[in-house]
Amino acid sequence: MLIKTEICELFNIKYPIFQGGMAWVATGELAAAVSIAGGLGIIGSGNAPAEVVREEILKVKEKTDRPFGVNIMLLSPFAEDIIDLVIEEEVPVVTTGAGNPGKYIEKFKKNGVKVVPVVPSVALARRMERVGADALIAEGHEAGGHIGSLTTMALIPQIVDSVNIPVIAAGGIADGRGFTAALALGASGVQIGTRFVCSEECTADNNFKKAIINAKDRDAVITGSSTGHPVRNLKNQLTRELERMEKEGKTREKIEEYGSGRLRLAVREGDVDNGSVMAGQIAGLIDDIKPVKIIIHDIIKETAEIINSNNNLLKEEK
Ligand code: TUI
Repeated sequence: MLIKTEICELFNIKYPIFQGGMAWVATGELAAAVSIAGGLGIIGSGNAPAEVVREEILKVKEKTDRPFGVNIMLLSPFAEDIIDLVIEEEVPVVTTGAGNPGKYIEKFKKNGVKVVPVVPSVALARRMERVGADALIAEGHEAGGHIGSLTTMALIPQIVDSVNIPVIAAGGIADGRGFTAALALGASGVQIGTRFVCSEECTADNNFKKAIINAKDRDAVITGSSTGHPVRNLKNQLTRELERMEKEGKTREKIEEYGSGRLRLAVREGDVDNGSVMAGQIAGLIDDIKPVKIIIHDIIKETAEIINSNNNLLKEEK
């Protein structure tokens, strides 16, 4: 079964599914698996220096000729190096997060790189369209990691009505029901993060995947609101300590220093008590680890079944 939208042609992909460019988690192995399965695999560069990201790009190129992307986290001290790197390596697509990539868009376009900023608001969506973004990822509050304030349900239709470029929905989507809902809200595709963490190809520590599988509906909590960089991660020792520091009115510097290096600790070392287990609210729905190909196949199959059964709901009035 095929679900085709305008982004399939725009990015030369079989299915309108992007894989979230999650820092530390979205390595070349995961991105290659998603691109091979017909989606758009995306390497998460996070705070990594350019040479580390180059290794991941080379891994993907070794495994597949299909298109893939790199996510540039704009708070990274290496963001400008990564921009030069993706141009040099002729990466076809860049997504950006945690900031406004406006001043870089012309450079990407001149070098043939498609740009898809993550936007949490209508105002930023409009600005990104004006400066030449090829599409947008509208990411709702349900998502994992660094988040905005509007929910996917409210954000997507408002952005869809405000721009004329394709909108990809993100935040809270892990199966065919979420995919279908995103299409109903006017999105041209979805970006999926947490569900792909629990894939066989994801190189995150098994403890990280198990924490997601064990998570219940209300376990993905927000920390760091007082620093201006709210982050959604699974409740544990770390989130409790951060919550205590915020309540005590500790400074932004102290809180950021305490939180630094915590994502690597959880993803690479498997310390899911003291590390930051970034995951979306949909973690409670995920209860297994599957190959990427099966994850994508199941989402498309379920979407097709829902669309088909909804069509059967339509009855002529007598
Ligand atoms: O970027 C993400 N998710 C992330 S980044 C990350 S690494 C990190 N670690 C610690 C603190 C902060 C980040 C983990 N997860 N998602 C995309 C996203 N972008 N969500 C929200 C935004 C966003 C927010 C504000 C995009 C633009 C923006 O613009 C503000 C402005 O400058 O206008």
